[in-house]
Amino acid sequence: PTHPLATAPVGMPAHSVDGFVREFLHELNTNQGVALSRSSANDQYLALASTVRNYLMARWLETSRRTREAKAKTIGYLSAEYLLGRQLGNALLATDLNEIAEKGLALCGLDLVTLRNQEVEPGLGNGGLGRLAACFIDSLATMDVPCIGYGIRYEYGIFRQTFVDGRQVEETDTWLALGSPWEFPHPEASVQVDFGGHTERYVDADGEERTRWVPSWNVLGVPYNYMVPGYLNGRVNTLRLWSAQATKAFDLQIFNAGDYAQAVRAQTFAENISKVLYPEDSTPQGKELRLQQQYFFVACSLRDFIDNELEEGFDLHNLADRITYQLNDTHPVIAVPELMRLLIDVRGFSWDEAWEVTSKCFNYTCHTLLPEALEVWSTELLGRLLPRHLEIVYRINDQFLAEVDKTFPGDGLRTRRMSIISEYPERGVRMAYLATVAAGKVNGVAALHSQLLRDKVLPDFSELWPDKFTNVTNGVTPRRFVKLANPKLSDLITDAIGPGWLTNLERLKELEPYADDPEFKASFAAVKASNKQRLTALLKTRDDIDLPDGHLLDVMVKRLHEYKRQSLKLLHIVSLYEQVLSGKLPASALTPRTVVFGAKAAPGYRMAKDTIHLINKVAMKVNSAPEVEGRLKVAFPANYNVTLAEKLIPAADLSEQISLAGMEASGTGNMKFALNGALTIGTDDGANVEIRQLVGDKHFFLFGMDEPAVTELGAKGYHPGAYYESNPQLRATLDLILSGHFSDGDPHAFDSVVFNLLHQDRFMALADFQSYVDTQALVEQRYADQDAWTRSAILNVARTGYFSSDRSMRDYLQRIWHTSPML
Ligand code: 26V
Repeated sequence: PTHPLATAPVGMPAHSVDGFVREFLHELNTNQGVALSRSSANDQYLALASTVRNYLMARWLETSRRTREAKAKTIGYLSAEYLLGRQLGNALLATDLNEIAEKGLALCGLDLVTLRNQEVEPGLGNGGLGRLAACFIDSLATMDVPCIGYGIRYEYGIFRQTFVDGRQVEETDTWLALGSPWEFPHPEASVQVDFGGHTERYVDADGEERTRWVPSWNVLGVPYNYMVPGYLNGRVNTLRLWSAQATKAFDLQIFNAGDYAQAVRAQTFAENISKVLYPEDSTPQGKELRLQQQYFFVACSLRDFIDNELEEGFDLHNLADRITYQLNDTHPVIAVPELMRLLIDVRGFSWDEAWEVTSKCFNYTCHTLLPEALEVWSTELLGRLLPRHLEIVYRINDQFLAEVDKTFPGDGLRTRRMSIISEYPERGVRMAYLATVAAGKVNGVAALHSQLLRDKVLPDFSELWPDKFTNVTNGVTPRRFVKLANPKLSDLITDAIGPGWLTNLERLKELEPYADDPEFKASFAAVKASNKQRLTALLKTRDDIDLPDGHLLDVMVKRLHEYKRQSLKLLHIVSLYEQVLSGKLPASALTPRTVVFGAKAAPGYRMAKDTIHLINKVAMKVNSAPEVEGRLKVAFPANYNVTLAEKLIPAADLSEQISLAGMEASGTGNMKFALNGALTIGTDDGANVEIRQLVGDKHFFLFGMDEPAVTELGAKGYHPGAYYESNPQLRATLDLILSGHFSDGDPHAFDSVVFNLLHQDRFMALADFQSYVDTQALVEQRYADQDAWTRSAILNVARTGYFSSDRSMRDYLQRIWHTSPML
């Protein structure tokens, strides 16, 4: 190019109110094609988003130029889910444009908050795992680490939850319907992904025996780029999500055959692959479409980096110097045989050369301990969809089992236990084993979880390769979950300890002395009260829920799962209510308390849906009972999501983290609550263990069995009925539910939930009931002393800076990725 502008860095709108207004009106007029006076709120939101985008654009292009030039090592984060939450607020924060935007919009007669509320959040994840991915890419950008997040652009994200007569009803999440100003499609950079067919042997020109895959169908992966801005540091990384489309060849073939309708159906078939996020997050159902999704995005992502990000002629033997792939659970593990295939079949590597490279490129994070959540793909399905990959997996397994046999000669039982291929109930590929064999490092997500992973899930592997296993405790981004969600607390913190803590969260420690400063305590309590008012206003308009004033706000928000034990929280509520109803307790003895639930159930998870129904029915009854009026209230706003979390968490007094010990890998909500000054009532599980260690026993309400006690009880035989028989209050509580009191007299309405508790109770809610109820009484005692409560709340904030996802990223960089920020 000869024009001077063609090679100059792209311009940026002026960082001033005037520059902002100019850019905004330009976007409104030229992009939306409307005059301000005729524009809708959606027009205004879209123009505002484009405006902020334009401020990031120069930095984005510059980041990508710098990274290429430096040939820096990139983190390829492979995740089937990214639960991003709204983008606009974060982009304004990252560019320091919030005040400017507010003033500029006011000059146009518009309100920034109103426009921010137009945004529909991209809910491209189920819960903790997807939200963690979003926090991690935020931290990497903020820490100036090159990272490309790879995933799927689901046309429909996690379903929208509504309640009809207290039962969950799912609606589709049409997050793209009103336009999506944050994405940049690049159809010209599409990648072809093959499926099906068979393999053949042939001899190549050099006389080498080789394999070729002859696939039977294919689709196109279209990349959509999203900006991932670092906080005030000028770095903008990329999130690249793939959307599936029919290939032209595929269409043409059918069109030429004259079957127009069939060709259109073929398009639909292809587009199905990225159509919808699977809403199950515990039991893999071996669904073919899910495997298609996994291979689809992984194949696109590997090809993308190798073909587009590396310079021409790059020697792939050195691939590990330029990228390290992090496998977010087993969902992207098919990447392992895919890289082998690319290197061997396409690039002509020998098996050993290919394995040498592949085994240096991947690391694996496990996010669960539940045996039923570990993915196993039947070889029948894998062989049909990806025949070449199945062959490669078999060979990886042969080579691996030979190594096992060398280390433990003649230990046939052990080799069978460790085989990547399982034989029962059908022959299948254990994806967690494949990941562990291929990965340089395997990590759990909290100290306890990593220990249990070594001891219980993968003990043979940790014996074989003790150094392969490590822990990285999860974290959350303080930009979204403190600064954006809790601006008042953030200002208070900055007033006390000065700026800079948002990127160095351990500095919150400097708040400790303020826990005994009466003035600071009063301000802190005022912030909490104001956050409660903000929540009250929101729930009124969003859900027509009335939150009473002056209540202890007791919050349990997370996916609905039996192991998380929403039913235990419910038993506590019913127990309090029953005691007042039966005259065992005067209502005046209850600490005024509002319990807020937020939870989606997987659409096919019966027990979870029945539990939601029961919570709603209990809420209806309790909320209208004069006996407990003003003392006990249950609120269950539908459709808990990131946007609601940002308002709920800063208002909470009490954080419920009550999973059965040994079941919650980490939890990340627990960290968000503590950082926003809620006290935790929790079991010795996941990251609760580390939260308690850091904040101190006095400022954390521990209850229930620990993991060894759970294991012991399970081993000696657990009989929930015995607790019902021996504990009168527990019995009265369950009997009240069984009486039909909450179900208009129908005594069988909740049989599934109650009988499950009485006769099975896999997660031992009844065993922990008394301890839970007793500990809730301690909570009430502490709450009665508002001064002591506030002190504990401040210490929770001051002592949980460790849980910044910046720290998690530092740990990954040091222990797993062996790379450092670009400076
Ligand atoms: C699992 C599965 C199982 C197969 C079917 C599809 C599917 C989709 C998602 C998942 C995710 C389950 C694992 C998960 O979300 N774990 C959560 O990860 C959080 C981040 O590490 C952690 O804080 C939670 O404790 C853990 O439950």
